[in-house]
Amino acid sequence: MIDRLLVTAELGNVPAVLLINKVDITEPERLNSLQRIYRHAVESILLTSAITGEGIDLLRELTLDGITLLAGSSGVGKSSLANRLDPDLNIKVGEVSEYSGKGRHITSAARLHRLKETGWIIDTPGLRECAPWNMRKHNLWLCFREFLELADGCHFRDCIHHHERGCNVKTKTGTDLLPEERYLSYLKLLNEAIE
Ligand SMILES: Nc1nc2c(ncn2[C@@H]2O[C@H](COP(=O)(O)OP(=O)(O)O)[C@@H](O)[C@H]2O)c(=O)[nH]1
Ligand SMILES: [Mg+2]
Ligand SMILES: [Zn+2]
Repeated sequence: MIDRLLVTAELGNVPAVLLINKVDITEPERLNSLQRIYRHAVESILLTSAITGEGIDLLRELTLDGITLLAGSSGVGKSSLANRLDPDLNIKVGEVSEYSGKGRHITSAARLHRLKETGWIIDTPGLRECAPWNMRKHNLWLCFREFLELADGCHFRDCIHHHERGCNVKTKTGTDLLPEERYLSYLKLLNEAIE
């Protein structure tokens, strides 16, 4: 899900920050592993807790400018974070899924909120799936930041870092520069990408 969201952001030219919420209850090993995997993948990683308030000042700074969109799976704390930024928003939290009387899912809408101090925030309903739009096989790799520098060392200029001979991205997979998890995500998305 994180990799899909990051690709979506890149394709839309939207600067992305990886926000890891619930740090008050996250095991340190899990935090370390996420930080290791995404260190070179995003501009910055923000650790927050909507309960203790950790990281909220940094999040507030990010929201001062323009429109900020919170995206991620249901239940990760998006609405809680928005409320923490501006308690007057009073958004309902804790609703992991909503069902109509007929037992079907209701698609609740994304909502744009004006923040008290300054800036705007969009709280989105929990995503169960994310299929980046207009994802193409030949340029998907450009959405994986840590591939960019490595690709300079590939034998072929048009290498898509899949099966090609002399692929430096593949060679560096599993090192500090490119965690295996990210490369495997790439292969999965490459498989879904259009020609
Ligand atoms: N421990 C802890 N619980 C949180 C945190 N943020 C949200 N929650 C809880 O997680 C549940 C889902 O939160 P919600 O804001 O509705 O998530 P959303 O679906 O992403 O909007 C609620 O019960 C929140 O109280 C956090 O930072 N730490
Ligand atoms: Mg919510
Ligand atoms: Zn390559």
